[in-house]
Amino acid sequence: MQPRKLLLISCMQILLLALNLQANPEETIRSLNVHLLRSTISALPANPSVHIALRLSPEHSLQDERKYLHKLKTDLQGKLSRSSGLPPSTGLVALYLLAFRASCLSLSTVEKAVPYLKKELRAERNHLNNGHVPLTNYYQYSLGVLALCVNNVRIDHGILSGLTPHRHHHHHIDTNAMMVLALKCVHDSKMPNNAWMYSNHRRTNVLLAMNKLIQQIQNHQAENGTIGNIYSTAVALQALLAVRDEARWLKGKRALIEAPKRAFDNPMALSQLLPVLYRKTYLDIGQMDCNDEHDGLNTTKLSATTEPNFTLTGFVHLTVKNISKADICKAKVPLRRRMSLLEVLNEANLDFETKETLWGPFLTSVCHLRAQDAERTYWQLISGENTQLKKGIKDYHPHGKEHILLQLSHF
Ligand code: B12
Repeated sequence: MQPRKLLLISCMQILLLALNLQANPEETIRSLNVHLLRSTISALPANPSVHIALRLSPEHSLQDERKYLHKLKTDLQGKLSRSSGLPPSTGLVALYLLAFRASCLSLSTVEKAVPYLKKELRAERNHLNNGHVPLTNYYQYSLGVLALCVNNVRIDHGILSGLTPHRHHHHHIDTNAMMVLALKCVHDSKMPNNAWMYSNHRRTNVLLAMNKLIQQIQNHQAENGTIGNIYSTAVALQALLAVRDEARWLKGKRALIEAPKRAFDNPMALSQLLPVLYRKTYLDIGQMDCNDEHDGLNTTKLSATTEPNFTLTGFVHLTVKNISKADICKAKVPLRRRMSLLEVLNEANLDFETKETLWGPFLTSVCHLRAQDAERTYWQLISGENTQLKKGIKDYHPHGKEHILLQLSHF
């Protein structure tokens, strides 16, 4: 068959699939759920955020979840005993603690985890006092508070007072949303005797901060339902659900269901999306009792998705600039097939380094120039003059003639 005819048929198939997905949202959500489950059987390192999403889903594959949980426990033990790699960050330990609570494990399962997270939160707070920003970022600070709170651990006054929207900082939508979840949890926390865990004064301050943040999120909802980009929309919808703004959640949910399915190929992205499609938030983890769970999910029913095999032509142009916006190196790579930016960088023969994160490889150094967390610099990925890429180097696939700028920037 002629290549053009084949391309036309593939396009029609994609269109039909898209129409089909929109026609049946329940099926779409279920198939996303199966995709996420499938990611746990792959060779990828275990990801606590994926486990959280699977646990918040109405249908389970309990045997697969048990195996994954075991992997997570062993991984965290290794990380905390420093037997492998760098000490884990606040947000990472927080995600593990949320994942364990979502499987109804007791806090003593990994004994060192809570004291470690408390210590990290104190370090975040000290850094905030001295340098006006947390040690990692407000997203992780919030995750840390949320994880302790959902596990019913009382949080020190000093730590809580650091969790306020800062006038001089422009936060991501994602960060605002995670802060809302943490604050909402603190506000609603009760003791075993049903009394409020925090004083009226503290709860009033928390409510004020939360209202400010939620208003910013609400104001950012576009006509089409998105709040920021589709990835921040997923996290923002959790915040909206937490404050029972059902109307805006529904509008956002529609936008997410209509988003191209491939946008959520990355398991981390999918793990942040799935809970809100099921009307769940991380706050629901605190209520989970792990009884009478529906054990009906399996990966075998999933039909294999075939990649449309596009022939690409042209070159990808790479420019690397230092913090003063001066060129430090350039490259031109022919595009013969669908290639990720990571593959393009490899072909370009540029010197570069990456760090593994839950989202995949994070670019840390290019042309012997290293971004420094301490100096708050990072390698920003830009298409053309100033379009920020919405995906990382492994997930983004440049098109022919595209100019990619790797710009050392401040965050
Ligand atoms: C804070 C943050 C940053 C900070 C991280 C540094 C710091 N010390 O704070 C900075 C500003 C540097 C950053 C950069 C980027 N980010 Co960012 N970031 C976040 C945010 C708000 C929180 C991440 C976090 O701390 N997670 C908690 C911990 C426990 O997880 P972790 O995996 O261990 O955390 C590390 C990684 O997440 C890594 N990281 C941060 N962003 C990204 C993006 C990618 C693609 C990768 C691989 C890693 C990575 O930095 C974290 C700290 O070391 C998330 C929001 C979200 N919804 O998750 C967006 C988010 C992950 N970032 C995103 C993007 C697109 C980017 C950039 C590609 C933007 C760009 N065009 O340059 C770059 C990464 C480029 C590179 N060098 O590879 C998207 C990813 C979407 C996707 N589908 O891939 C998100 C979801 C924001 C959004 N809604 O669009 N980011």
